[in-house]
Amino acid sequence: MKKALITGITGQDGAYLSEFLLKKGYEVHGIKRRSSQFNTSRIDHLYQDPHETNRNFILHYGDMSDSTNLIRLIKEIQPDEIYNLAAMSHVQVSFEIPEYTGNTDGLGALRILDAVRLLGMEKKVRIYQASTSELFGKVQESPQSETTPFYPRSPYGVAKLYAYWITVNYREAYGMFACNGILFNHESPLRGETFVSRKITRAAARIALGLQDKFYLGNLDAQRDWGHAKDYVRMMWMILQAEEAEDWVIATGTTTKVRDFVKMAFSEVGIELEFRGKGEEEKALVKSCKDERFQLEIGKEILNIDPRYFRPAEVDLLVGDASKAHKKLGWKPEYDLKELIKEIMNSDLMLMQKEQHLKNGGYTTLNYFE
Ligand code: NDP
Ligand code: GDR
Repeated sequence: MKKALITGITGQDGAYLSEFLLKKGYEVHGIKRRSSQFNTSRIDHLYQDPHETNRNFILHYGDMSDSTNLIRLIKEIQPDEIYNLAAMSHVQVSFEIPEYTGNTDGLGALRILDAVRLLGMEKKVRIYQASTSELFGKVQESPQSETTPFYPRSPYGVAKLYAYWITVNYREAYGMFACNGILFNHESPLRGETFVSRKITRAAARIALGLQDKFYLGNLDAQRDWGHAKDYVRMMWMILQAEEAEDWVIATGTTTKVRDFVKMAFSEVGIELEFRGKGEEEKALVKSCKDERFQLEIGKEILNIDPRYFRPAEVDLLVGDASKAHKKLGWKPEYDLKELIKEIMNSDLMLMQKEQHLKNGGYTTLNYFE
């Protein structure tokens, strides 16, 4: 039985990757942070009681800033594969906590690589580093491939640039099987609620159900290449099964504006929108509402721009060229954007319907919708 160690196991990708590897028959170990509240909701369905024998899903406390903890865990677990997914992954937040982001996202990658080296496991372990399309930042060419020059535009992007190059460096210096997956945006029903996709789908569900009046976004003109997390974790595994350690761009090859994502999400619940105005004055109003479950007034203003959500430096356009992964590894995404949005919208609508029932039944004291 192969053993995998996943950092960032409680995150979106950690959860999907755990499911994927367990299905492949792996023993999966994960590092979670100590938190004052439970932080394992995405993987609770995989939890196994520590009193059970023959467990194949095991969680350990740890942190990317704690080298001795990482060394001890890698020594004890003796993994065949390490997936380094842990990161402070929010681009805008990285402008507010740049040093923490550098420590976790940049030096964290070094701590994993160096732990493996110190333990003399260079030839035993294969390492996946969660690199990102944010490396391309102010893009020099489109679409972006493995040979496109980097120009990161945020403390997050710069920290990930260090992680990218230290991975390449340890591969070249010590012959380690260490690879970068340069992944473009990928989403799912498990996506964090403050990324733009979930922010939109959650707002669409609440507005449709009459639980919220309007919501606020920043730059509607940004363009992203959005895929489904399920397709992307499969590729993480494929990268570590390849004959040679290399770096790979993973993307759908289609780019979409944030504004169009908003239109598509609302359209999934039968609400057509009309956008008016420009820049910070832009707004979206209800043009029609076909779904009789929802009682929305035509002309109601449901989206405004809040300049707080504009970033100090923006990444305007991302679209990936994953032809190397198509040709050499046979990877192809199974989801397109419409299917992705449909899945997230359905999930968020169910979630909000549950909240609505609880609220109507008087079972919640939270001012959640106010
Ligand atoms: P999430 O934000 O959902 O998950 C991040 C994970 O890292 C969580 O488990 C989080 O723990 C953990 N983490 C954060 N800080 C630390 C720390 N100091 N020590 C230990 N663990 C920590 O991210 P995703 O799952 O979406 O992304 C996975 C990785 O892929 C990240 O590195 C991200 O930067 C990268 N990436 C993501 C893309 C995407 O579109 N999703 C695209 C390209 C790259 P907790 O749950 O306790 O917060
Ligand atoms: P991104 O994802 O920055 O691409 O990083 P995010 O969903 O946060 O933003 C995408 C685009 O939407 C614009 N935007 C807003 N974004 C957020 N979060 N909130 C808003 O209100 C809003 N309004 C407009 C942003 O300006 C941006 O252009 C994600 C993360 O998962 C990273 O960890 C990962 O490396 C990259 O994708 C690839």
